[in-house]
Amino acid sequence: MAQRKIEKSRRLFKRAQKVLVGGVNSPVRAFKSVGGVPRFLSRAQGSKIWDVDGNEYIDYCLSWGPLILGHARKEVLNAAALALKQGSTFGIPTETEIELAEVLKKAIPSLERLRLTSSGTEAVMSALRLARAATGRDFIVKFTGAYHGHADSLLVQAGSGLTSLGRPDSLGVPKSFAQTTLSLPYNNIPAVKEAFKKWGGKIAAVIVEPVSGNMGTVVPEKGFLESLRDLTQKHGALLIFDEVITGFRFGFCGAQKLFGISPDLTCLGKIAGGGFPLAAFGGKKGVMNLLAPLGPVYQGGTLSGNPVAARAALELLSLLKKENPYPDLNRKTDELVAGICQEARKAGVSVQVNSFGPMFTVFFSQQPVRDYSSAKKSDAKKYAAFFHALLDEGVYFPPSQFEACFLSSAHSDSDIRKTLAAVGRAFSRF
Ligand code: KE4
Repeated sequence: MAQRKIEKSRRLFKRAQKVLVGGVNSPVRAFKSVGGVPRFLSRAQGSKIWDVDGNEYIDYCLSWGPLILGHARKEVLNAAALALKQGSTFGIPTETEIELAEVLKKAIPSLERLRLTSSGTEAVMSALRLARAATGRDFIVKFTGAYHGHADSLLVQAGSGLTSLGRPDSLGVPKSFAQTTLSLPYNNIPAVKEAFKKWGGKIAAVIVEPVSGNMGTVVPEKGFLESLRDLTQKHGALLIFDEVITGFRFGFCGAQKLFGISPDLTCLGKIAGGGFPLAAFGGKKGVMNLLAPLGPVYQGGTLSGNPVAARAALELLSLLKKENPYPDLNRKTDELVAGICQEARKAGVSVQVNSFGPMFTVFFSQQPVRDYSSAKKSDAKKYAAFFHALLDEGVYFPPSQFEACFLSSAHSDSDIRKTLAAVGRAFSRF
């Protein structure tokens, strides 16, 4: 497959680097771990994106997860446009925010009370502050390779972004912050038990991605999440499910419903925000009511619950509930994953493909990937070559081995067939 023309992207990247740090507004977009020139986009529709040089791609990054109904779904855009006519932001309550909170609470009953924010980072940061206030403790347990946004105390062996840059910790995070965060191996209950044994009385909360997407897709092993629920209950710590990726990804619910676990707090974003700058956190009333204006925990935001974003999110969620695309999404993902494994076998390439519902990751590894240390053993150079080979074939995977691919209801069977043909040609270059 001939190299595609990318002159305009190249020029834009050069120009961008003169004013935006690294030429991007979020590190993982810079193609640092896969090399080459990041594509600059001009438009998107359904499962397709077009870069500024006019190249078309089938998109499996989907803006890192929110676009479960595909790009530019017209009903969602029209809802936002209509809301915009009434004004872009008021900083004064609107009915739309109540409606959205009611839909989220109905879909995820553990959300007895909620607060809307503008990003997942804000939602998680606020949930952690609440957990510390509710328990009077300082320590947070997270899992190595997980990413929960860029709040200081969580950039301790964070996954997405930092992992791809190969720097396990972020500079600028005070040592004291990192020392209140225990980063344990995912799927390792003995380590969690050990941490509680050692620090039990100091642990405010355990935060976990119920299905990890930020070390690549890593699925919880049987009993892992249940044990977290038991251990946090036993030691008086809170269990926080970071469902920014998994919320509404596997069903019109949280992943918590599939696993039958009720966390104390849940963070949402991406799909729940309709692909607009909107996220949320919520949970037990007794904990959430510690938040200002009712309680002593401060949290706020100029654009929190923005009425345009809230209206778009409501429209996306109502389409999602009405269309129930999940069975078809799962079928297509299963076909795609099985096809990728078949093409890899045919080409003699060792891959592990982890998948859960409509999310998956192709790891270039000979051993199963069940946590961050096994994910890191994947051959990132091979992933980079695979990524670029697919790019040349018109398929856009996430530009990092440590991210997840997502499907949308706009991905057609012909997209799947084309993708598998491209994957076969990509593997043949190995
Ligand atoms: P934002 O602040 O980016 O809206 O959300 C942070 C966040 C929180 N929790 C989870 C599980 C997340 O995956 C994220 C953000 N995800 C990354 C990609 N996996 C966003 C991409 C980026 O940083 O550009």
